[in-house]
Amino acid sequence: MGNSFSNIAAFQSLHIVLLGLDSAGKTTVLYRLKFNEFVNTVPTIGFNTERIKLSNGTAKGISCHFWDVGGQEKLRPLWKSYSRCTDGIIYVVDSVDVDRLEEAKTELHKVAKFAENQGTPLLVIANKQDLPKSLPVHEIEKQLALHELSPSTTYHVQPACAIIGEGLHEGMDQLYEMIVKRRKSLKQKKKR
Ligand code: G3D
Ligand code: MG
Repeated sequence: MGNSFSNIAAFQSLHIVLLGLDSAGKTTVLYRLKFNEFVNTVPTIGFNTERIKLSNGTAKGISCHFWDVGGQEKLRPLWKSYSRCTDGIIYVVDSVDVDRLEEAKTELHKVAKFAENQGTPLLVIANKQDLPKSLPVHEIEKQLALHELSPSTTYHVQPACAIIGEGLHEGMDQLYEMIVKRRKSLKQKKKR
């Protein structure tokens, strides 16, 4: 039995890439999901990778191989190869870093336009919602111009606080559901 998605994805490991500008909170998200506690980070030079079995929600028990790629400008050319043919993209945004939202938008749209990423489900994590001046989700969605992404890209914007883990499991559930739906529709297309 299990949940309604179990036949399709439960026995496979999902390949997920974490992208976003430097200091958005990608590595904090990764280790929060891995250890269920806050881990003090240092700026990522290159990438971190972890296999994580999700422990909560609809996606509980699903094994994911995460790639957390450095977000500094000089490392962003790597995003293309790390995001190629992944099951899902997580794009982490610092919800208080208003001055860099335009830059975050430009980089996200670049990644979404790569041919290999067409249709890859996208989870935007509106991180640092614990901070007083954090922008609300609808504002992040607008500033990132998510409605301008290709219609084949399904996305969800999740408010979160990676240091305490709030919102992360909800976000992963949404991503998982989008991934399963996409797999189903690709399978049906193949049958035709
Ligand atoms: P990156 O991997 O995207 O570059 P990091 O970002 O995970 O290294 O996080 C950058 C800084 O943001 C870290 O602080 C981290 O603790 C902080 N951070 C991450 N998520 C949150 C959050 O939800 N809320 C708040 N308030 N801070 C967060 P330092 O001080 O080590 O630079
Ligand atoms: Mg990092």
